[in-house]
Amino acid sequence: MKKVNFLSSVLLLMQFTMTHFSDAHLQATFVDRYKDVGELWRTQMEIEDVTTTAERLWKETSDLYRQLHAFVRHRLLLRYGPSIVQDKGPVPVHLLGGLWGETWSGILDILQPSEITSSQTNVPTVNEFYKTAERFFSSMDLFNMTSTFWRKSMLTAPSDGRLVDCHGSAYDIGKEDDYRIRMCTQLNMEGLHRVFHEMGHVQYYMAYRFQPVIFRSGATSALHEALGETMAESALSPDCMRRQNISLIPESVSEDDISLLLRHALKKIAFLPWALVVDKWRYDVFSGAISPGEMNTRWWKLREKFQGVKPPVLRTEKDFDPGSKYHIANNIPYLRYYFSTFLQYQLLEDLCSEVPSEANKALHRCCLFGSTQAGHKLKTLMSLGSSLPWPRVASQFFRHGKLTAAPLLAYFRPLKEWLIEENRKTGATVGWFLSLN
Ligand code: X8Z
Ligand code: ZN
Repeated sequence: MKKVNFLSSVLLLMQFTMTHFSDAHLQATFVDRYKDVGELWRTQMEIEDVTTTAERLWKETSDLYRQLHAFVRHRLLLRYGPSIVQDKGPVPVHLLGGLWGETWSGILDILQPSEITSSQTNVPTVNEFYKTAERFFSSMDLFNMTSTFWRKSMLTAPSDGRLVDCHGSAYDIGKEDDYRIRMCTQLNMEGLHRVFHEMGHVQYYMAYRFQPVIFRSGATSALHEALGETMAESALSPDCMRRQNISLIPESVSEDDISLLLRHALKKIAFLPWALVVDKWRYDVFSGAISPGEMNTRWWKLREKFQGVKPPVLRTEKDFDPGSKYHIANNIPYLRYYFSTFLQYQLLEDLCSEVPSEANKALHRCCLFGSTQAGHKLKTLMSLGSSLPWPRVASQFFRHGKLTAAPLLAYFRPLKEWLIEENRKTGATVGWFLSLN
């Protein structure tokens, strides 16, 4: 226990040094003020009752997740057979199309086999990706990137073979027009989505640049993460892509509502329990509820319980699987992405209701391209930075006045009904047994 408290203090100190001051006295004050790094992180988010709010949102969405899980597991069972995928068990995570099962978009070809081909007419360039995102923001009367941005950003891996950190991130250098993105951009739909994500951060930086330094951050880090995602969600829906003349849509992709929603769900709904688990695990490590001798075991127990996944091969305490995740190795809080997912749909609903031509469409078909009304609302919200506490921003700018799952659930309602019926027809079991817990 002592060792863990010591570890927590060291991590707290590291976190604090990295993000705030170098003054040793002030650091000591903060070590006293927060009982561990988890508490510091929760406070920094400015969301009230972080743990209870996170649990409330999960309670409201876990049914939808379980239906999606059942559908996907059944398809995987048909493909790989019962010796690999158990009808009622957690899914071997490597079958879900990525290292952590954080999103399942990588197995779309298994779930909608006849509808996806990789036929692409034009191969785009990295520059075109960033110009496309810039054009979208600019069409809403938001910001163009600066000349320094184009000169100093790192948008592809260096060609001289230097090893660089490729994970996407956006920087506010804090000096005149110096904003940058660093990312080894992938030339596919996921890559374009990430470009919108990172440029969303830059839009926020630019909007609050007139604030005093102390307020130059998001009303909550969850909102900072949400902006670009909301824009991508709107910009990359097929009709909206056509309006922007983006020629990246594979010709035979199915565009009926269920196919579109399923594609979104594989990214957004599959993500929820993962995002919850990453910081549930870290909060327990920081508080000492997980001891150093059980870190890997408890990681997999949480993954099994919330995500319904299991490791492909036997894991022990000689392994440290959480360390494979960028944000864990780099000490970056993660629950912000969980809350951000709910906020994205709140933001989309509120912005689309501002635009007469889009207000009556299904939310997954709302295209904000060219909507200056929506852009102005967003600009006003962003320009406040963190000068108003998040709960006040929520009540002033969001129809629901607080974090809620309602718009997300409304968005996915037709898919949920379809999944329930599909799972009933195929006899797919909903839920999974726990073998580790
Ligand atoms: O780390 C990111 C962004 C940078 S803030 C690329 N994301 C999380 C991840 O990759 O795990 C975006 C979604 C979740
Ligand atoms: Zn981000």
